[in-house]
This record gives sequence, C-alpha cells and structure tokens, in this order.
Amino acid sequence: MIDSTTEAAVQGPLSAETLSKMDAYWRAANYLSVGQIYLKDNPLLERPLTLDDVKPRLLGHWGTTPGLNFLYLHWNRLIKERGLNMIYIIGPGHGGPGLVANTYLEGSYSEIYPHIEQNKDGIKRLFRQFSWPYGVPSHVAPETPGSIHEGGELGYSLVHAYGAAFDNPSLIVACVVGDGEAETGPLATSWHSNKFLNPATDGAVLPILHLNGYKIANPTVLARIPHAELEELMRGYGYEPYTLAGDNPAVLHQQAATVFDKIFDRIAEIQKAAREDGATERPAWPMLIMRTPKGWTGPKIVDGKPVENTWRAHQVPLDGVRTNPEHLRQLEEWMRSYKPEELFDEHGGLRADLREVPPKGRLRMGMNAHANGGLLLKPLKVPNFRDFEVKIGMRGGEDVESTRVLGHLLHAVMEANKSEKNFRVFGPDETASNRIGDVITGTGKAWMAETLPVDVDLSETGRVMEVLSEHMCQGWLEGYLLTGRHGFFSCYEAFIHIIDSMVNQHAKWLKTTREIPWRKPIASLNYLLSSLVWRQDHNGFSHQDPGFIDHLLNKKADVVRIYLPPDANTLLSVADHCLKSRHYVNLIVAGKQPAPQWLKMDEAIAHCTAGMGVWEWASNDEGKPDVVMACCGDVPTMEALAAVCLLRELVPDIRVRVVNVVDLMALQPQTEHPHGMNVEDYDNIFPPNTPAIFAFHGYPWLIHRLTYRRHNHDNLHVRGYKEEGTTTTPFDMCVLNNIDRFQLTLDAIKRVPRLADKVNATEQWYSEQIQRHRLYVAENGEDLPEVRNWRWPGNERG
Ligand SMILES: Cc1ncc(C[n+]2csc(CCOP(=O)(O)OP(=O)(O)O)c2C)c(N)n1
Ligand SMILES: [Mg+2]
Repeated sequence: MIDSTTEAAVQGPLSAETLSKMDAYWRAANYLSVGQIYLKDNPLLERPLTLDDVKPRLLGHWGTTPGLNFLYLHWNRLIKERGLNMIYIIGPGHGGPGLVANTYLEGSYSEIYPHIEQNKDGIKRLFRQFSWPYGVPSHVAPETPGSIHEGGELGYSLVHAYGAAFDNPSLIVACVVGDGEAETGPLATSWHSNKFLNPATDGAVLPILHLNGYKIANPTVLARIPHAELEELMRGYGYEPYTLAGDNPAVLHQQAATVFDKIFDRIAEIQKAAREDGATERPAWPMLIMRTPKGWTGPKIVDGKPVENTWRAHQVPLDGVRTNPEHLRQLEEWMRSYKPEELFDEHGGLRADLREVPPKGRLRMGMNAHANGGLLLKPLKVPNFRDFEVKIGMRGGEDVESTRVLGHLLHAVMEANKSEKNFRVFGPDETASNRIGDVITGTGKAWMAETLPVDVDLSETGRVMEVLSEHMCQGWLEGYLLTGRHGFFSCYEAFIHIIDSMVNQHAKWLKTTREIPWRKPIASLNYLLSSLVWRQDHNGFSHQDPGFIDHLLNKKADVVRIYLPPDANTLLSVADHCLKSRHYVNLIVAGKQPAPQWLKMDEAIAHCTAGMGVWEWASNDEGKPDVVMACCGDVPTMEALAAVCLLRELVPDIRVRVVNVVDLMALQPQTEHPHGMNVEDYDNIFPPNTPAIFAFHGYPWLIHRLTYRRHNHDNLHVRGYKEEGTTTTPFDMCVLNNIDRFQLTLDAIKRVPRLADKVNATEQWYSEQIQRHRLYVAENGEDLPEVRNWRWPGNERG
C-alpha cells in the first residue's frame, strides 16, 4: 500500500495519479484473489468477518498470485499505451485466482460468464465458485479467459509461448516462468527456442523468471545462486537479462514501468531492425528476472513463523481460519489492508476511475482471440491425396517406403498453405530419418543460429522445426495449435514416450474445452510414429517400444484416434482425414522401411472409412471360415498373409478369412468409442464360434482390452510385441516375440477343432522351421531367402 511519504520519495515514469491508480488496481486484484480462496459471503467486508463468511474448505494458492497480478497490471498499462496485441502465459498456473480476478476486473470475465456480474452479487458468486464443487478450477484452466495454458503440470509455459509466437508477427507473448518450474527438464531446454524464432516473421516472447525464491517446501535453485551467475546463465541462453527486485510496491511500480518501457522499446527495435532494416543476425531478446517475495502483501508472520517471502506462503497462508480465531482476525486484517472500501463503489462495481486502467475490447488479455485459437482457425488446404497414390500391380508385388509417400503429401500441404503460413511440421531430428523429408523441400528447417557451408536446408524462414527435444517439439506444436494453426509431429515410436505427460495435459485441455461453448475447436494434434518396434535393425532393444498406443488409449474416447495403416495408400487416406480433423489427438503408426503394398486407392479409402474389414482378395472362407487371421500394423499384416500362404500349403482345404484393422478404435464396442463397430458388423467380420488369430503391432493385451466385451472374445488369440528384442534381423524380431508366420500358422491349426489330428505334426514342423531360421540367421546374419524374398503369390482373387 502506497502512503504519501513513499509516493513523494518514488521517482519514475508514472505520474503520482497513475501510480496511485495502478496500485489501487493491483490491490483490487489481490483482494479478489484472497477473497476467492477464503470467502463465500460478505464479499466486500461490509461487516466484520465471521466464520459463516468463510468457505468450509480452503483451497488454492496464494504465494505466486500477487506477482502474477503485478505483471498483469503492468501489461495493461503497456497494452494501452502502445496498442499491443498481447497474451499472457502463466507457468505457475496454480495462481489461478489472480487470472480470474484480473479478467473479472477488466470485464472480460463477466462478458463470457454473464452471471458473474460487475456488482456485489457478482463478486460473491466469483468468490464462491472458485475451487467449489462444479465451480471453477483452482488453476489457470481452460475455463479461464485469456489462457492457452493451464500450468497445472509445470514446465511447459515457455515452449507454449514460443509455439504461440511462431508465424504471429504482431503478437507479443509475455510468459511467466516459476523459479521452481525453471528446474524442470522441459523448461530448462525451452530457453533455446530463441534460436528458432525469426524476428521478421514471428512474434515476440518475453520471458519473466518469477524469482519469488521458493517452491512448495524448498528454496529454488535459481534464487540461491549469485545474481551475476543467474544473469550469465540467461546470457548464455542468448537473452539480454533485465532485473526488477524489491518489495516496496511504490518503488517497484515505478521501477517496473521503467524496465518494461526499456524492454518493450528493445523488442520494437529488434523487430524494426529485422523487418525494415534487413538485419538477419539472431538478436539477444530481452528477458526479465523478477525478484519479489512469495506471498507478497500477505501475512508476514503466522503462529510465530515467517510466511511472506517463504515457501509457507505457497498455498493457503492462514489455514486454520475455521478453528483458530487468531487466524480469522489475521485474515480480516489482511483483506482490509487492501482497503476494499476505496476500490469498489457501494454496488460492488470497480471504482469508475480504476475501470480506465485496463485496455478495452479485444486488447484485453482475457479477450485476445489468440488465446481462443479456434476463433482464428482457417481450414488447412489439403491437396487431393489420391494424386500420390501408389499404383498396385500385383498385390504385395513391390516394396515401397510408405512414409516416403506420406512425405509427398505433406510437401504438397506445405506448399498449399505457404501463403497462409499456418502449417508447420515438428520432429526431434528425425524428419528425414522417418522418410517424410520431402516436406523440407522448398521451405527448409527453421534455424536462427550460426550456419556453416556444410549445412543443408537450414533457413530463417523454414517451416520444418527440428530440435532434439521431444518436449520442445510437442510444446511448440501445442502452442501453435492452441493459437489456431495446424501441425504435424513425426517421431520414433519408442521415444515419443518422453512426452507422455505432455500429451496427457493436452488431451485434458481438449476434453474440457469441448464442453466450454465459447472455446472454439482447434486443429488436431497429429502424430506419425515411425521407426517402429519391428524394424530396429541397427538400433536394437532400446528403440523398441510400441506402448504409446496403450498410453493414449487411456484418454477420453472423444479425444483420441489411433490408426495403423498397413500400406502407403491407407496411410495417405488416414493422413488426409487426420489433417482435416478438429480437436483430436490423432496417432498414426506407420513403417518407413520398404514394405509390400496391398490396397488400391479406392479400396484403401473404403477400408479406412470402415476402420476394419475382411480382405476378400486374401480370403477363401465362403462365408464360413475355419479360422480368421486378423492383423493390425504393417509388419503383422505381412506375417499374417505369409501365414495364410503356409496354411494353404499345409491344409489345402482350409477356409481362411483375412481381416485387417486400420482404426484400432473400431474394435471397441460402440458404447465405448464413437468409432466402435456395431455388434452386427463386428460379428459378421469375426463370426461367433470361429477361432481368430490376431497379429498386432503393439502389446498383445491391448487387443484383449478393446475386445473383452465382444462376442467370441474367448476365441480371440493375440500375438504382439512382448518385450523381446535385440539388434537382429527383421524376421528374427518376429520370431522372438512369437508373431512370425510359422507361429501364426501353428496357432491357427491348433485352434481349428477339425484340424486336431494335425497339431502334433504341425508342432514338429514349427520347431523345424524355427530351428532352420535360427541356424541360418546366426550363420549368415540375414533372414532366410524364402522369408526375405517372400511375396504374396496372388491368385484369381488377388
Ligand atoms: C511437473 C510438476 N511437478 C510438481 C508439481 C507440484 N507443484 C505444484 S506448485 C510447485 C512449486 C512451484 O514453484 P514455482 O515454480 O517456484 O512457483 P511459485 O513459487 O510461483 O508458486 C510444485 C512442485 C507440478 N505442479 N508439476
Ligand atoms: Mg517460486
């Protein structure tokens, strides 16, 4: 609280009147933040506080909030003075009450939620709803206007900020990084995003390291290293650090105004140099170290222990209010210290002159369309994928790298949307390795750091983003999508797990925003996983893990889609669908190695539309199969088809049906997933009482999980990856995991009742084949010629 003595003593760019108004506005934000944590009644303290006014459960986080409010206030001044287009990303998203308070004070909250009016009743409802059952969450959640970032799971603020700034030249993204958050791996690497941001064509990111000194229960690392060392760290990351430090609000308001004027002038200079004067070198963007107390302006001492400026201020500083009269007294004293009677009029509206503090209309950060990206989303132009069709002569006759074909489509998508600048492709150094490298041609890979003559395809305006951090790829893409653009992420299958937790958070965001009418749908998050478990010929066991499918399957059915196209034409059809879709996480699992091609384009489209179906050309069941040979994934599909050939050799009159699954969710009952196949169609494909052998790309139990409610589940026998692997031949990988053609053949014969008398002989045959395979592989270092050179024989059906 500013008194006249400090005011007189404080010099700076703010006039006494502006300073006093700004401080009052900050007090109002802090007051409303504390009120949300504690009160359900008596919102303006018009009478002495009693226990009846206090919520039964005190939930929320105070410590970070006054600092967040301080920054919001200062952004308001800058936006107004400079007409900035600005969004605010909050790393310590647990400071939710602060963002709710500020969007309420600027009026955007009441416009979006009209029942939270700008009066006493509105404030009471605002307080009551916070952390209340069926009210609003305690974090800067999807429900909070102006946010694209919940901050519940710490570490992603800065990478989201950069994702938002790419291709948004007029946008400034202010991003608060918690000093605890700064200790996380993803945040630590995110600073490097400045090597990928082009000041001419992208917006600006202003990182603020919120050095309030503490986390939940400990000091933070960055607060306990010498200040000079911290500045060197930031310089080492390529930033120009500025510092704001202290605890006297009046002094800090003036110093903040001074430092922010400098910083925003500097941002404008950098942008002018790049945009008008042709500067091409990587600039040292400004960043701010803000060293202010945790729990600033809150209770200093509680129960004899220091609270302000310690970790004890993290959550609810007076947690005994309901039982301890001294805490209740301290709460009232704390809240009255903000002088609510000076901030709100008799109806509970914000004092008229304070309403002039924030900007108006769309300039308010709670109303910035970039924070509700669906509003800005333009459909992606996807050229006709049929133009990239792989012509099928003999089925399985020629090998093609399926992902390379996808690369052609992605290249065309990149070209088609070049002028719109709303599509980027992300990958941890694997775009070429995953064989979609065609997409790089004509755009290049974004790169603002040094280049050498040896470099290829690096470009300041590149739209392919390659950095060896799955966290950064994921976070950039999320930020890009959340601000209304489109993207595609390709990754090695085994290492996508690194971002398991990030995709959890994004899926939660999608689920929640689906239920918030004012949040408009955004483009889907599309993954291509390649370099698959079965073909790690030169990398081995460390590179073998198909478990991301299992991970995604836990998410809400409305949000996730999982596809395993068996060849290039199905991959094209699936990719076209995913690129055009909205508000999903789409997972495409497809191999990059030369592999047989099965379906003509029309067949591929029909197959992908159905999700799964009988491959008539490979089947001879005449409506009454002895056995169904099902498959999902490219390598399992090949093994299943090879097994069909072996079965026909061993049992010439066997009736086999081949079923391929491309949309994994089709296996689930309709009640579980919108893509689930209806009972009748499913039973037509997998006839009851007929054994089915299922060769699956991933962990086998997942198929059981999807089908356990289906008829005939007891008769479904799944083979898949069971965590056996090493650096070996492609076929040996199948043998190690019992998904090979010999095993599938034996499985089928064992399960068909009328072939019971052949089981012993087939077991013997199986042992011989495996023995032969083992000896050959050990001796020659490659697969048996009959396996290497195997081709689908073709017949009158195929
Ligand atoms: C990844 C992750 N790990 C742990 C937590 C639990 N957590 C919530 S707040 C917090 C401390 C945050 O400290 P800091 O970033 O300094 O924020 P502030 O001091 O501004 O509250 C922790 C550890 C979390 N939310 N996310
Ligand atoms: Mg902290």
